[in-house]
Amino acid sequence: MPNPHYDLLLKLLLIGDSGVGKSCLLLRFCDDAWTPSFITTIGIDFKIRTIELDGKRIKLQIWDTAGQERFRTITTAYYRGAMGILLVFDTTDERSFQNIRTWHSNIEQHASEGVSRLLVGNKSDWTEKRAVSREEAQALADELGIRYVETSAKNNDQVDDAFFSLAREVKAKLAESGVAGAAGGAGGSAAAGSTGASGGNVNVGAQGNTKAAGGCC
Ligand SMILES: Nc1nc2c(ncn2[C@@H]2O[C@H](COP(=O)(O)OP(=O)(O)O)[C@@H](O)[C@H]2O)c(=O)[nH]1
Ligand SMILES: [Mg+2]
Repeated sequence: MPNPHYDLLLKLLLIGDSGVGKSCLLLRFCDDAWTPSFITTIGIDFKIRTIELDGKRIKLQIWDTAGQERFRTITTAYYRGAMGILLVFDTTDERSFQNIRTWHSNIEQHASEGVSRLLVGNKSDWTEKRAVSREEAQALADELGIRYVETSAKNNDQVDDAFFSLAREVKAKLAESGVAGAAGGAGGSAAAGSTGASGGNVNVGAQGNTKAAGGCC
């Protein structure tokens, strides 16, 4: 039976150095919550939020790393079926910005060709510790041919914009290739319910903004 709760399922990934705020961004986007502590993601695979784009209900299944990014051991399995990737660095940590190139080539190596990407500079609230300028980040994004968004998971600044704009790009690409409209289609080998982990609850709000809590974090 087709799932009545959404028109399209998109699998997105968060990638970037440990400590840049990937889990906090996910928590903010899916649960509208914030915690100042380092989030250990052990045992959590993904969270779900259903949004509305152009009158279509888009179920976003967003995967977070479980600490393996510390050892750069992200492999093909994590990238499988990914349609959009948020490449996250910390605007207060120069090194995490430099490592974006490494993450980017990791994507080239492991993810499917044509996957949508978005550069995200997180912790924009922490202005006194800022180490990477907006211009520098924009220049890198231009070089990689992707868009750049600055976020603060802490202040909930631009977090929705980041996820929405990536989802929009993925949806447009699918429409181009004629796949859009098929719920759960488009190479989503990790279809909803493929693991017993978090992210099973889907709520669709009238504005497309209703949060769906996906387990704990
Ligand atoms: N000031 C500030 N701190 C943040 C922000 N996002 C995350 N953090 C902090 O950065 C640390 C690492 O966050 P976490 O989400 O666990 O990073 P991950 O390893 O990339 O998943 C935690 O102490 C968070 O509280 C943000 O937007 N602003
Ligand atoms: Mg994490």
